[in-house]
Amino acid sequence: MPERVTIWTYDWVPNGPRGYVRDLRLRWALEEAGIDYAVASVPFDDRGSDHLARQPFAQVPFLDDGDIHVFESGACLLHLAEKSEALMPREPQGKADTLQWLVAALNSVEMVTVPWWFINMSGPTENPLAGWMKQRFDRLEAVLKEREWLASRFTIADIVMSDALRIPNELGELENYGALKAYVARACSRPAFQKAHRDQLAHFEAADAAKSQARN
Ligand SMILES: N[C@@H](CCC(=O)N[C@@H](CS)C(=O)NCC(=O)O)C(=O)O
Repeated sequence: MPERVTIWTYDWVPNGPRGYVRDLRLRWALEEAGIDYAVASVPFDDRGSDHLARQPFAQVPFLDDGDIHVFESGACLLHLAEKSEALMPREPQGKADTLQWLVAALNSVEMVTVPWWFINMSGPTENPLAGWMKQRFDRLEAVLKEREWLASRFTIADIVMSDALRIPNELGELENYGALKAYVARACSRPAFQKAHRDQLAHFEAADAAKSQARN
């Protein structure tokens, strides 16, 4: 039997990031594709040389697929998409659409939303990235008014794009963007997202339980 794909996440994280740690993207893709997988952990608190050898920025996620090792959520998703047509069409334009929107999600949208969120958390009333983020949302709103998914059907590009929009959505930044709000809701109502989300929460809750048992 071939080895199962293994995705790696932290053994524990504080409450804030739970439900948002990017192993969710890999879980979600694997659930969409119906590929069996295992989940393994690296310590959150003590990031050692083993971890750095796998992810040079000491982040998660990364994955193992037999002898193949991949880090960066986008690269992991591309690897998984090669295994299942459910994640990316095989016809050339469908594949190109998926690739361009995957890179747009990572490099044109998440590139703004993550630093916007970090600045937002540190509390200045005027976030200097708000205008830049609005420009991206205005453009994306126009695109998603016309279609259900970024490519001709749901793909890995939608996994990253909708995931990148989840935090701004929860912080009320999509209130004036009906198409974006509906898109995030549509993506997050997929059974594969819901299972991935539930399983990630359960993973970190099990870690809490193990920690408190170790203390007693
Ligand atoms: N570009 C990376 C970002 C990975 C990332 O930000 N991982 C977070 C968890 S979602 C992390 O490990 N944060 C801890 C840190 O940066 O030290 C990817 O998409 O895989």
